[in-house]
Amino acid sequence: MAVHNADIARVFEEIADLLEIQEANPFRVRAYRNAARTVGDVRIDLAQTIAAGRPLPKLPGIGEDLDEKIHEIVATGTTALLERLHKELPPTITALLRIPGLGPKRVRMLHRELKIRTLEELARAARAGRIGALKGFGAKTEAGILEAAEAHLTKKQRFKLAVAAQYAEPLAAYLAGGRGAGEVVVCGSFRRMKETVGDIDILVTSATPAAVMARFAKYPEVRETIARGETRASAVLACGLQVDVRVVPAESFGAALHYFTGSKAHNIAVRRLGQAKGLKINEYGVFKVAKGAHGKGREKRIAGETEASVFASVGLPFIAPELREDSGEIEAARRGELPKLVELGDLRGDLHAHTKATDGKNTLEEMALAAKKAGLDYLAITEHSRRMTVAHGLDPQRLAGQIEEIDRLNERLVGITLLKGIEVDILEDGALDLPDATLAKLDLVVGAVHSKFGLPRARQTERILAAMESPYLSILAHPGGRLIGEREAYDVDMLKIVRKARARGIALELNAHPERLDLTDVHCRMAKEEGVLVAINSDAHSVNEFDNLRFGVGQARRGWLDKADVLNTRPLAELRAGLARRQTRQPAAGAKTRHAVKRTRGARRAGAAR
Ligand code: DGT
Ligand code: CA
Ligand code: CA
Repeated sequence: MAVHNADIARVFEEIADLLEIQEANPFRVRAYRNAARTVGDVRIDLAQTIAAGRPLPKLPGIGEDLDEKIHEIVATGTTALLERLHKELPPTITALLRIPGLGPKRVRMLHRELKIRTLEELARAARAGRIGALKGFGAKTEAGILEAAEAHLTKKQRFKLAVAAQYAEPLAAYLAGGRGAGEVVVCGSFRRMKETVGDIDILVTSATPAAVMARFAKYPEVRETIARGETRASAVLACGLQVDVRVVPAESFGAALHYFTGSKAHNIAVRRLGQAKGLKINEYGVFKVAKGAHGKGREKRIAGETEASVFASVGLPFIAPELREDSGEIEAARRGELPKLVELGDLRGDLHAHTKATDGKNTLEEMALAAKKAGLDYLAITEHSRRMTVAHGLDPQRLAGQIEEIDRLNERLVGITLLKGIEVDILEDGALDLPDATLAKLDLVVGAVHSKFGLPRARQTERILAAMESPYLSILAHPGGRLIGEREAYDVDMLKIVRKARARGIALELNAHPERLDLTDVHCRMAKEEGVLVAINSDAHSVNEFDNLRFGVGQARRGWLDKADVLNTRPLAELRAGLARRQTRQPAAGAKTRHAVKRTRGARRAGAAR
């Protein structure tokens, strides 16, 4: 049975969780967490590498011991260490860590004092008032725990797009390798590049559906078959992901592709357009309903072989899957105003990346060469600033050293240029974490919020607006701050931020890391409408992560962005000119970075007086 990188990552993550609950050495916990992230991000399939008898690629933070564990997981699906930990703590207990307010210490205590092992037991204990009675908890904490536990219990698990890709793409390739299989396409929310997918929908064209069904049932990762008919089947994979497979004849390919790509709301809207023209649209084709002599409908197939033919039958041009949410795409298509969506190949550079100097895994040169290999012409190195002590953030001296190093390196690099940048922390009062004199030496400054996520809306918004007053800020990093499935976006007035970005000539980042995908599609559209550029950045911490740009581009397309809306589609010279213009802008009168908040207040008063 195939073990995917995501499975290996999950084992390491679980080990880290369990060790943490046991209050093991924090360095050991961190080593497993880092390993989980590294393995989860690497694009080479480790199990296949082992199966081919090749040594594993040299992965940062993966020494001999972890290398051995990877082999063990690939061979057995688990490791002796995890099995031992399972004897000491119930495996279900790690789910408790996902509840806000429950850290490892509290989870350990709940287990010791109340024998709580699962989310269900947690909710039950909270309802009975047994948690509030524990030392250090209290009634308010208990109510919060209960609410969160119930929310987790009712929510159907969704998979992050990048994780779903690890399972869906090999399965599609497997089905395509079967006898009699024609086109094989992963449809549904996956094809629309949604941030998360509920299940995987695979469309197969074939004249022999029974063979396709049989091959699917034999897929080694199928854990349980839920339904199996002549042309459709549903199964759950070992990882918990559900897969629906549907077989249609080749002449229905376009109609079925359109139907199973969805969204449902889009399909309904298109079908309604068809009805108005006397057409019936379903997964087999587009049919003209001709009234026969006796009033009985006779159907004639008029389209369905391609998706374009389905759209054409209702008078529309082709609409890209990422736009199909019934959120204005049909009206735009009818008016001939669909955006010409940005493509991965349009990206000329990447404006957010880290190296070993802080919490990245590779050297400057390794990152530069990997960016070049990914087809990019430039890469901005944007380490964390000093406030991020956990990431070993840079102070002015260390940054000065890196600047020199980049200058030297650029002299010998061919076909790739490194830009000098920083991911500077936006402090609680909106000041930036490094002095202006330091920021002035850089090609670009990416500003980011990494602390105080819980500020009330007005203060959080003020804080970010204040940071945007800096004449040096070029890009606002991951503007919403969410981690998909783990942390909600912080509460801010995004329209105000977008408008400030417009006024100050600042770009908003679309962070392409699969856990972030931040800007959201809605905020991409808002940025576009307000005339603000978006930078699609990998935020790469290792050479493997430039591949994540494809998910960022998917998100940008969901946000209706075309090439011109994206900052890093610009050739280097044009980008540099734009950044230089931005930096020569004069700071607001009397501005001092440290007093940024006061300054905005003053500026607003001045504005009101005008
Ligand atoms: P998901 O799986 O929750 O991430 O979202 P989808 O969009 O993949 O939804 P899913 O898997 O339930 O269905 C796949 C596609 O099949 C959906 O996007 C559109 C189509 N579909 C499903 N049910 C219906 C329906 O009742 N009517 C129409 N017109 N299309 C449907
Ligand atoms: Ca689906
Ligand atoms: Ca489905």
